[in-house]
Amino acid sequence: MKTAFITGASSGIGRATAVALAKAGYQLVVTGRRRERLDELVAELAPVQVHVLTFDVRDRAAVDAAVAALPEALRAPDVLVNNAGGAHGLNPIQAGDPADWDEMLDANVRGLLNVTHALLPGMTARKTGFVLNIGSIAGQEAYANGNVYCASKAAVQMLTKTMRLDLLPTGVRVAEVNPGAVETEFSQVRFKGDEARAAKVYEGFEPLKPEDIAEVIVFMVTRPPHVTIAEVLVLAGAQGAATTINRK
Ligand code: NDP
Ligand code: 8X3
Repeated sequence: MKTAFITGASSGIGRATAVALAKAGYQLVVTGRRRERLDELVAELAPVQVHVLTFDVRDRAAVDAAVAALPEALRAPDVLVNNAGGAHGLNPIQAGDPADWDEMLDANVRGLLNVTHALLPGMTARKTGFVLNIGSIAGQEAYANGNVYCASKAAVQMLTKTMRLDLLPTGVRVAEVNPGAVETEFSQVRFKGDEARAAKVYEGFEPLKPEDIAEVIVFMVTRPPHVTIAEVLVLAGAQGAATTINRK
């Protein structure tokens, strides 16, 4: 049975991807900091085999210890979905909070590297596998006040491209999905629990659902070995660019 390792599966895109990959016949390793959310997911997916790991992706020692404690087969997943992360704050750079900057760079960039570093030995030894990184429209274009979040996702894009080159001889394929506006907990996190402000982001148009992104991910990772869909940009139907949205 094939195995998928999904970071940030306690919410949003990661959770929907876990559900979709389970439906596609994968056994799962799911990660996040909120154990109770992951336990709920396990209950929902029963009898699918789901292994829960609770760690902060920013904590390299915790990532390494959690992966080292996995049964060997799960340490070499067929699919790694590097999804954990998000945005913190939406301010001009001159009004930015360095603590927010650290959090974004540490989770979105260093966190992705921490998890990838822990799993690549198993994946490269098998000479097959798929690393799917979640970037963003924010990594492709600049928008006002996006500064460090945009930079973190631009870093994900360049890491995806360079990882694909480095891993070419190993048989591990690397690709990226860049979502536009998906209604998840993303904006609640960005606006630090301000639900009214978060809801406004998705007002007046139909945003993407996490399931829309999950469907694309499942399609990409289930292509045969001679096919790599390297990058996919998925926008909401009413969205022309990151902040150009046709609101009614
Ligand atoms: P959610 O906030 O709903 O989910 C984020 C997930 O990441 C949660 O499961 C959270 O788990 C996990 N996570 C965040 N920080 C950490 C951390 N430091 N350590 C471990 N886990 C962490 O948002 P989305 O589903 O929208 O976001 C998923 C990815 O998609 C992110 O990388 C985001 O940047 C990207 N994205 C989102 C878009 C959107 O419009 N929603 C558009 C483009 C990209 P927990 O809190 O339990 O640790
Ligand atoms: C999330 C999408 O446009 O809010 O990455 O940055 S956006």
